Amino acid sequence: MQPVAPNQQRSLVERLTKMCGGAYSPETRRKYFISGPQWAAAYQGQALFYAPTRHPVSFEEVIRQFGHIGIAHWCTHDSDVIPTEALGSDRQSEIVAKIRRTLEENGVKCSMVTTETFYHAVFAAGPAPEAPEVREYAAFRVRNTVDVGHELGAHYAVYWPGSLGYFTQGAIDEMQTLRWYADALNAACDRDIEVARKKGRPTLKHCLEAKPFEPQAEILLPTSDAMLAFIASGALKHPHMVGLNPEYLHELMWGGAPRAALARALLAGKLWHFDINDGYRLKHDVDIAVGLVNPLDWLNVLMLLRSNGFNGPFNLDFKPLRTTSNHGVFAVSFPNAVDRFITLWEIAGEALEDPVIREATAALKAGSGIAPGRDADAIAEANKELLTLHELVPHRLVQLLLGTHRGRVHFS
Ligand code: XLS
Ligand code: MG
Ligand code: MG
Repeated sequence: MQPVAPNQQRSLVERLTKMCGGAYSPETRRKYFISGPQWAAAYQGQALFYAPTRHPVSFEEVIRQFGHIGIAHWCTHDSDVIPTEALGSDRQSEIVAKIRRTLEENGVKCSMVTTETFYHAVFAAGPAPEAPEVREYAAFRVRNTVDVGHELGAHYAVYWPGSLGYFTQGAIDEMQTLRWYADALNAACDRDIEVARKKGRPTLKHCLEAKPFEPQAEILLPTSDAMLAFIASGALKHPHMVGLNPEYLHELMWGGAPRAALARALLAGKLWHFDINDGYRLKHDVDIAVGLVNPLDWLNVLMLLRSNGFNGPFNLDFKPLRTTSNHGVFAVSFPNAVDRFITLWEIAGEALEDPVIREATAALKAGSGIAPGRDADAIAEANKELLTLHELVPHRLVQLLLGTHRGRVHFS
């Protein structure tokens, strides 16, 4: 192949993207409760060992592009758009008004706001450190995010505690730190009750997001299960206002099964918001876009969610690859992520209706029909053939995923 000159590369990518097919229209995409984070679209490709590869993108551009693609919802950290030093000031009100106008002009809604309690040096010792003035500042930040959320019409607030933990133990009192962290959430909920009443709006759904490691080596609330225990611990003043925002990859990172973690959250009635992405078990937070690594697992996850009535918000908390250009972020990365999600969601619906899967799962539940007794060998023997369905069902799911159930075959 001839080298591809710089001025021909974009059209090549676009031509190959079109050849991929399978794209949904913006109208179809808008029917799903999918949100796009400001920080994901504006991510410049930097990391500890990496320089940025993309130039900065304004919130106006992100929202305009989301509107164009058909991503109906936008979400943001308090400091993604409002500079940290402007938080809580008149300048904040001006910026928030500008965000509102931009959202309206582009037919996009703000679904969620979240507080950055991990990046700024003030949170070097975490969002719930010993120094009372830092804790008071953290409380101000979460209260202010609640205000911003109500101003922008959001219904969800997310809290990823970031550096709630340590690299080396000794100085940190875990019990005290957890109680102080609860104080910050209590401040956010109290503020929410007050603002919601004044504005005649419902209170926000406050969703905790766990990550097992990064940015600290040891995290005090490393998993969604730990968050559930924390919500039920008695430390929160308004536990009914607080639920979960699990992130798919964060559960894989500790070696968990995301589907099982989500089932536990559903069982507790606390699955309120879901960060969708992909990545690898027991590795760091690579935030790859949904379905690029584990499509079969994703299909299973979506079957669980569909059959339990969870249909969003699905938040595209991924990072466009560092090798993707600024143009590619909106031409390739976001639309394809949305479309893979929708396709997987629709296949999950198909799988739930699939005659093979339906009959197999019903048969498994029916058992052998032999009279219940205490003869373990006899019971095992009677179910022996039926249990082979445990292998047939996943085979069928792979067929549905690959399209072989529609007659797709390979000849060699
Ligand atoms: C970081 C988190 C972050 C949260 C919001 O790992 O996923 O992006 O979703 O602060
Ligand atoms: Mg996340
Ligand atoms: Mg992540």
